[in-house]
Amino acid sequence: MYAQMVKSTGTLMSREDMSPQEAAFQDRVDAGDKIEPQDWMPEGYRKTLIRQIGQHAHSEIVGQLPEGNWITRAPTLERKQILIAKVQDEAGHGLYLYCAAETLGVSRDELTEDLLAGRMKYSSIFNYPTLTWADIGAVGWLVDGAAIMNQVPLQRTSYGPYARAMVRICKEESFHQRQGYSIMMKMVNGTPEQREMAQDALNRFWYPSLMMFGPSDKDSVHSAQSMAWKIKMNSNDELRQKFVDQTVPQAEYLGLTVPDPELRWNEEKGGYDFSEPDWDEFYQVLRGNGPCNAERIGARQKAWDDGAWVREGLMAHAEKHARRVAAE
Ligand code: BYC
Repeated sequence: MYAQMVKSTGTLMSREDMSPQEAAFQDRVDAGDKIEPQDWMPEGYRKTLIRQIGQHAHSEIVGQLPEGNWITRAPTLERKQILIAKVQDEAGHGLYLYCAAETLGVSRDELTEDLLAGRMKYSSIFNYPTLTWADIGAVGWLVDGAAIMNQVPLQRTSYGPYARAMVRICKEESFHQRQGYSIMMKMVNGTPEQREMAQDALNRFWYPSLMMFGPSDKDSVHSAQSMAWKIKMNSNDELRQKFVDQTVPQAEYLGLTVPDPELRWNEEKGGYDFSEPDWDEFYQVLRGNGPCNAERIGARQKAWDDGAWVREGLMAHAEKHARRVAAE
């Protein structure tokens, strides 16, 4: 329901169309004030935040699945411990973000119901499978690397609870990115087969990682208004460019080839020219037709159904407690 209502914020509101209250709110945002839960905010601002924070929270939770898949098969005890810790961190990130969304008047249960009913999304990247151990390296290096690129600026986002959640999340994400790179280093310095696995993982995760930043700016529905409200601090294309510029030298250091024949340094712009991802594939994945969409939502649905008795138990306990307090 929240996801549907927010579609109306796709166009940028001009100063002339703002009520005095909305103009005063925009002045606060422009001045760099943090907006807190008790402050007045335009309905569109609140709904955009619920959509973005909710989608972000769902991504952290669903994002545990492709990596959790490798916990039992990690090659050493040390790698297993590290991976368990990382996957637990992602659960924590999801919980901070659901809490941040709750300050906007929506419960975690409502958000989960919206996800399961297909009214909310989670990041497209988690609809791709992790086929080999090298994929766990590529996920940490590229997926967490892209996540950091997107999330570091979000520490300065205008909504206080979201900005504060991001500070802690970013610290942990940077450890995640390093553990991924460390797996890749090990693989490229291993046997020829292991090196090949590392290249294959890069080949499969490169473009899906570029898609994480969202559609190109000309097709991004929400960017203009979200940037005016400082919910987003950068455009999708700006962050994608920064990610490519940061990641290509890392691939070179690993001795791996980025799977893009058009990739070249552009002296004039001070960044790489690169091929766009296949946007048809991106929209197919968003529509539920990616390689793992059904599996991921199936796993979330199962967890929701399996947890029903816990929710019922907690409700019964809360009601009993309320009755006791009322009687006293
Ligand atoms: N996947 O107007 P646009 C992690 C949708 S988890 C799916 O540009 P916006 C990790 C978009 O929602 C990191 N959908 O949208 C966890 C919109 O559709 P609706 C997750 C996407 O919001 C575990 C439509 O396309 N990070 O790192 O201005 C293990 C038009 O797009 C995607 C976050 O969530 C996508 N990639 O910008 C390891 C960051 N891209 O809603 C790692 C917070 C776009 O109108 N989110 N869409 O139906 C954001 O920064 C922004 O929401 C986005 C999109 C940049 C993603």
